[in-house]
Amino acid sequence: MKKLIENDVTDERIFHQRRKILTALGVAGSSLLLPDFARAQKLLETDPALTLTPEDKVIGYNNFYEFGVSKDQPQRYAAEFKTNPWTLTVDGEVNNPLTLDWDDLHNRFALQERIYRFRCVEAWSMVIPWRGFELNQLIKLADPTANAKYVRFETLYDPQQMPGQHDRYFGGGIDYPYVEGLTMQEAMHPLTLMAVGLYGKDLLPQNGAPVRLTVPWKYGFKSIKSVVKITLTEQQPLNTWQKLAAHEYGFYANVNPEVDHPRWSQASERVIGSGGLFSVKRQPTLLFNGYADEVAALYQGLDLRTHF
Ligand SMILES: Nc1nc2c(c(=O)[nH]1)N[C@H]1C(S)=C(S)[C@@H](COP(=O)(O)O)O[C@H]1N2
Ligand SMILES: [Mo]
Repeated sequence: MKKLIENDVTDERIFHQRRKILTALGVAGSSLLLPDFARAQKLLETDPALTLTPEDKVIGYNNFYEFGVSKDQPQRYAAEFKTNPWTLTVDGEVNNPLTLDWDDLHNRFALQERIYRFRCVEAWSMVIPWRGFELNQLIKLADPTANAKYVRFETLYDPQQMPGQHDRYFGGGIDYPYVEGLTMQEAMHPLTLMAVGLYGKDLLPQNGAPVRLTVPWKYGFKSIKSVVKITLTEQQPLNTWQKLAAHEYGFYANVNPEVDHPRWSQASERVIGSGGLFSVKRQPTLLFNGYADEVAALYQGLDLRTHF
């Protein structure tokens, strides 16, 4: 097996991690995925004890309002979405503005495989094996100025391809393009990933191909899909969901079982893909979605109830 991996200096520990991930993905003994995995220079299992959400759920139960508001619509209506060629620009408070194409996004950074919990504000959750690079790599390359305090992200605006942008009713009545934002500290955190793949393959359109944000300690709506523009700013950006309902969706949107959504509890979550035909397992929701050890320090002195 080892000789199939292009880089023969791969150390034993990484090799075993790689094998463990292949096993977790249900492809042990198969060499099919190895060329893909060989591309990853560094692998990291954030929590190997997690049970992965079945792939058909990850790619078939989605929120991507540009392609419809029901969970099964993105898979259907994004099927023809063109994600290559692609252009992602990085601008604003940077000394070195960047323009990246599809190949840059897939080959220029050290790609890693990471298994993260994913918690939607609607109180359901998944566990997803992502492939991506740390956002801080991209930001460092752009060389932020001293004025950079926030990072603003924007999804593609293309009503021709995105029926939800073309038809207000189909798109859930939100203003497009979809916008999200993080503080610089959050954006530079090593857990914050720009994902280009999941389950060992390139992202499918419904999951935000070719590149989407993944911030595992925040509600899913922060993890903006199909990003075309990243702007470093001095002012806090106004995010799509905040703009729509500021009393329901805050800027931070950190997962917190003690701060309920005005219309429902956030104390527990439905585990997508678990249970039988008519029941889904419920489990308690964890503060910062289980990543408190890694990220709680970012919010020291911040009242999580007012800064929800
Ligand atoms: N551009 C864009 N990004 C988006 C959304 C969206 O509607 N449009 N939905 C968000 C929400 S609410 C969730 S829960 C996640 C869902 O990601 P998934 O379908 O890959 O699980 O994407 C987020 N990113
Ligand atoms: Mo969500």
